[in-house]
Amino acid sequence: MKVYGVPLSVHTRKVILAARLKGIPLESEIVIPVVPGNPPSNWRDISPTGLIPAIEDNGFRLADSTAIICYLERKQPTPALLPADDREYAAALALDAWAGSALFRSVIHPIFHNQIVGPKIRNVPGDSAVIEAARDKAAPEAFGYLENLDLRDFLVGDRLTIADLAVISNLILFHYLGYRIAPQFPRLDRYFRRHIDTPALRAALAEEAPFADQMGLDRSFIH
Ligand SMILES: N[C@@H](CCC(=O)N[C@@H](CS)C(=O)NCC(=O)O)C(=O)O
Repeated sequence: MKVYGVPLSVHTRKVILAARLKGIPLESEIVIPVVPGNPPSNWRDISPTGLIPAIEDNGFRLADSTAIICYLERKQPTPALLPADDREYAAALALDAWAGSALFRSVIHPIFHNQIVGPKIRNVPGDSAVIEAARDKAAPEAFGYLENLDLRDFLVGDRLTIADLAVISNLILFHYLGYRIAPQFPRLDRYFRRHIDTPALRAALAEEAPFADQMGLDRSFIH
């Protein structure tokens, strides 16, 4: 199975982690849509939105990290990343969607674009007001929501699900961008630190280190 994307991407990392946990070997083809001219010429045939990740499995193409993880789940059901219980299953998918919106679109994407993509890749100055609004308003709102879930080891039930992969993957980029979880969210901070110290996360972070260094990202949160 081939994955198109770059390991630093929040949504590509979700898929890489899911495949690693399930023991599904992935061959990766680097596609970085934010770099002008980078995606292959047939990219829209592979990813209709132009976004990463997408996969190709014996001629079957699929884009969207959630859809891909559902596909991996059918191919290799263990360890399950979607709970068996009806309500937990729905709650995990709802939190995954929440992370794509309240964490990625409202916090990570605006900061990444104005701090890295504009100034460092496209030679366009970033908008510091957008960064500040994401950091000072959207991030505390989203983190407060997670903190108030009475967060312990996992977001849903008593094992790792797609919801954890989505939230942790966003928090990794938040840290790479030089930000940290404020002391008012102690449960979230503990949750994040515990997860980045697990074997799958450690291996993924080590694998993506060269990409992070190349972009000048902050890896000092990894011990
Ligand atoms: N819902 C999609 C979101 C994918 C997405 O937003 N990918 C980002 C990278 S994490 C992307 O391709 N950004 C490129 C761009 O904004 O042009 C998924 O879950 O795969």
